[in-house]
Amino acid sequence: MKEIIVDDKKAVQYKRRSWLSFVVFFAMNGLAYSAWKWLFGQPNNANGTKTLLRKGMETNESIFSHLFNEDKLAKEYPTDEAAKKPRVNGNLGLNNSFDAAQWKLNVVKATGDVLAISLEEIKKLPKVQVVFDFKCIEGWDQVTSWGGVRFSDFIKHFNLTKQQAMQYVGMVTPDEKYYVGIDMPSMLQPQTILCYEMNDAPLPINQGYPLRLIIPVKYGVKHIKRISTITFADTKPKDYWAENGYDYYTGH
Ligand SMILES: Nc1nc2c(c(=O)[nH]1)N[C@H]1C(S)=C(S)[C@@H](COP(=O)(O)O)O[C@H]1N2
Ligand SMILES: [Mo]
Repeated sequence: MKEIIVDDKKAVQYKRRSWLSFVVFFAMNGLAYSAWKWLFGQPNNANGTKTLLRKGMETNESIFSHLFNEDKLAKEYPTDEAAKKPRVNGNLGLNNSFDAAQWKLNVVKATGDVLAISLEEIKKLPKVQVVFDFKCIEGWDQVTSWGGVRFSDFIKHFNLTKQQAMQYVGMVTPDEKYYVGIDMPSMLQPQTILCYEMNDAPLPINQGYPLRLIIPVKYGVKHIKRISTITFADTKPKDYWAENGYDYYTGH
């Protein structure tokens, strides 16, 4: 090792330091090797992922879901900043054979009973407007304006308190081609609405008429258009984009 010796005291310091880094270097290697050996002694799970690594991913997911607190609100904007013609993105589950006149929102209760609720009934509940920055995981965002009923008000109005105690909500389009699963705290957040208006007019057909979800604390993928059925569960409901490799919670 080449050292320029400026004075004796410094030379001693240098020597000590290199000795110390030497010891630390070997100790770290030893640790890494043991950890590696230990990890590869762990069983594989069904997908061939080490159970331990899988657990790590699940822990990350649950840390993210628990970090989330209901008071955290998405930023809201003045109505006049909202896009007049918001971008349309994603048309899975929006096929043309849909008969809007026949549409009802089906809510499957814990007992298996199904409530079939009309748009008129939903519109009778207090309406809220949410103007926020809609973010798509593809990288675009835009300020948009939506109107509808708070999911939390909807739950109260239809006496769904038993299902509110469950951990997840599942939502599906009439043809079941698009579906999302969302954690209950995010669903109960006050900006989450069952939405039937955009820019103070009924939702355009390609933006989810008659009813879609607006959930500002999540990325666009979770804002399911044209909801047909709502279910409740303590296990994660199926989620189209989670099945295609995206994070289940996709919050931001
Ligand atoms: N039924 C349905 N809902 C959907 C999608 C879809 O393909 N089908 N795409 C999602 C995605 S990726 C985004 S970014 C938003 C876009 O909403 P917009 O068309 O109103 O902009 O809808 C979400 N909801
Ligand atoms: Mo998206």
